[in-house]
Amino acid sequence: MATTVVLGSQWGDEGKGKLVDILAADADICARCAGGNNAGHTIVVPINGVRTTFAFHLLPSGLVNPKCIGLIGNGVVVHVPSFFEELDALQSQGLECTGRLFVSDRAHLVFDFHQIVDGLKEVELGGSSIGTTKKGIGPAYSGKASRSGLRIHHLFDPTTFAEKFRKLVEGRFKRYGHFEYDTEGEILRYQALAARLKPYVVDSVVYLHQALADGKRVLVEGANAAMLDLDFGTYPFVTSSATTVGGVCTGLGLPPRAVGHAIGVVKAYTTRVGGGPFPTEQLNATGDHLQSVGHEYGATTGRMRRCGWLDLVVLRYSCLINGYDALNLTKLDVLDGLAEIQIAVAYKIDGVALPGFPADLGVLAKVEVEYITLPGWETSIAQTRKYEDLPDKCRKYVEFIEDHLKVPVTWIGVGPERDAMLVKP
Ligand code: 2SA
Ligand code: GDP
Ligand code: MG
Repeated sequence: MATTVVLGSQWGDEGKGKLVDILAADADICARCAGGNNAGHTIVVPINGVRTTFAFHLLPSGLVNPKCIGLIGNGVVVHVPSFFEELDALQSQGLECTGRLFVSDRAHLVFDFHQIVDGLKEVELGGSSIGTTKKGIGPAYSGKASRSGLRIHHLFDPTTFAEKFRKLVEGRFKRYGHFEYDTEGEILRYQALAARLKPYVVDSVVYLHQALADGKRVLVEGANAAMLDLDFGTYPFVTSSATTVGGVCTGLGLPPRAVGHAIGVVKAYTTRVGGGPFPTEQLNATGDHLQSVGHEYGATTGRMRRCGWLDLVVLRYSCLINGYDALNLTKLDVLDGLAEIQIAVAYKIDGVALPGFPADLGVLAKVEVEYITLPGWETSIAQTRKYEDLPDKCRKYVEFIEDHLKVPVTWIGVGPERDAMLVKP
């Protein structure tokens, strides 16, 4: 039995959560494989007839479906207090998660000191700071890579946990100077958190493979996106995990053949939150229009998202890496009010188109972006529910993207709500 994987194709916030929520209706398990509570997935659904908004960060968005089990894989970094905060918030909104949420014993822990260090590193970088979410993601993955990290299973060996924890904090004091931190208090706090976490902890490799052997349908929810991938993104302006399809295998212990479908979520324009290059950014009235009509604010930090035109150079690269077999074009309704819409089709240097997305940000800074212009449809599509009912010019926009990328657009988002999603025949 193969899995379905939903991945962000641009710089994040494409609307992955909404598609995951829709697909979770036909999934037994929804798993996260990478990232942590830096992610922000917003889901708008009717609960007993009331429009309800759920904000997911660390927990899988598939949990909105009361029959779906949530699994946090080994590739995720887990801040345990935030895990419970999010769980409590969901339960208080009426989403009962008892017995249907699990976390890998191999997942690495994020501590408050990682979050403090995340902030200190950003200060050190000054004008060239990454613009992280300050959730401690980079420092926690650094600890993992340098083989000094603590994992969930360490919580259940209090002596080893305390010894390693003290060493980790001491190491950070040596590097960053002494900052206010109650090391012994934290060790005690984590003893209590360990007891509370115990019923959620599983060997996720055994759990997932048994589920697949039993014919269970698994949906993987990507966090962040291709251009924020540690290897393939706009390094160093990236997050610290594998956000592309390889992260599904390493973050869940799945063999490549278990990855059945990869769905790329593509926002109909481009946004980016935080620092780093953004070739199609519109620092003008168009960018302001997309930002305000699209309500482009970070779902975790509330920061304003930067906005620009759709970039097919980014998307071609993203398609190569992730091998999407279908796309979900989202937020198409945000383009409703525009008379003309531009799409980037090439990056050129001295008139010559680059063959791919450049690795070197110095090269990227020199590119000239070539655009094509399509006419806008200048009418609201928010209430449209059938593809054939979309205005001609709107369908041309969709089909241009599809023809260019040679990947079918299967879903089209025309609003935040669950039912504002067209299925393209
Ligand atoms: P980090 O915190 O180390 O992962 O930050 C590194 C870069 O990754 C970006 N990043 C994100 N980009 C888009 N969306 C994210 N989630 C939130 C959202 C963001 C928010 O859904 O809106 O609320 O600000 C996310 N998480 C990390 C980050 O901006 C850095 O550029
Ligand atoms: P994710 O990180 O990819 O899950 O995306 P976010 O939840 O961070 O950001 C996407 C935002 O757009 C959320 O506020 C969604 O409710 C909203 N959204 C998703 N799809 C659509 C759509 O098709 N149209 C509109 N207008 N909003 C959408
Ligand atoms: Mg988001």
